[in-house]
Amino acid sequence: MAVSTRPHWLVLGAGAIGGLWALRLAAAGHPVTLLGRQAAPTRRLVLEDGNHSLSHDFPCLDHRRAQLPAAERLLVATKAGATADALAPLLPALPATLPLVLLQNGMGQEAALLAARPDLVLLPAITTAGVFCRDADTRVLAGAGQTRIGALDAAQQPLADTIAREWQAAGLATSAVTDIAAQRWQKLAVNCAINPLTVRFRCRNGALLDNPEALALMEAVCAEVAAVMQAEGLAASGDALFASAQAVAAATAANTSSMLADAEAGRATEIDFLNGHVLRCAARHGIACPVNAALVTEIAARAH
Ligand code: KPL
Repeated sequence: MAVSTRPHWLVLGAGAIGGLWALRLAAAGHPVTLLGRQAAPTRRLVLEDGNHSLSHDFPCLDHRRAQLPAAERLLVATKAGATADALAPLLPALPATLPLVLLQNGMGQEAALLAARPDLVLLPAITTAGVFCRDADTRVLAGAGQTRIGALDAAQQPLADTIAREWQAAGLATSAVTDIAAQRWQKLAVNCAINPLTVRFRCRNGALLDNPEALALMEAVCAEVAAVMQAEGLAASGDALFASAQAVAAATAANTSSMLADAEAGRATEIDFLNGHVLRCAARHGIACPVNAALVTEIAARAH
């Protein structure tokens, strides 16, 4: 059997996005191992993409017990709030040469990782790919979207460039960017302005645009996030963020936001890594963010 020379990916969190990445990378000839709680030695995942469907049998390892196989990249695609716990058993023995690609909503999850292992190479990525789980093992692609990857440390940018090329070759439309921090903040702002409001008003994304109270809150969230971004040294305007949030709500009008889906399923939400991250940064700069603070309190109080 031919041995693949393509980099071996470990995928932590084979949910909607992690599952899509695992399937695309495996179909492009990368060895891919799923890390998770599953005890079975293999797991078959299926991707439905319009009229096409593909499946792959992945080797699985319980990341809490297993020794990691030799690999070149680790994709972290868990919920932001699950990152620290999921990686805790692996952190002490992770080779410093194994880059961690964080393909997750929200920000702030990297702080705990770097506190434990300042030597880790972290490459954040953001995506607008639309994918959902039809069942435990079936991923359905609703929109290919666009993915961007960059490096927290500019010295690692060439690696981000290489991974962008690998993902592109695997059919995942990706570009490497040198301003991933700014782009993450832009996405964070949009998620802060949409996700908690869909929970408050129990509505799809598009319905926020027909609700004057929701629009006023969306605008206020964006103004606060822009002030924090400026304090972080990034160019930002409340009006521009508000326009982006409205455009995304319109483009995803029929979507149930990820936060509403989590809230309705009784799962923990990502509020701590969205508006909660804004509040942590705001506190460092002495900026008041009462609208974001009220949303964090409200959504956190609804959880469980
Ligand atoms: O990213 C999203 C989410 O639901 O988390 C948006 C863009 C709001 C689409 O639903």
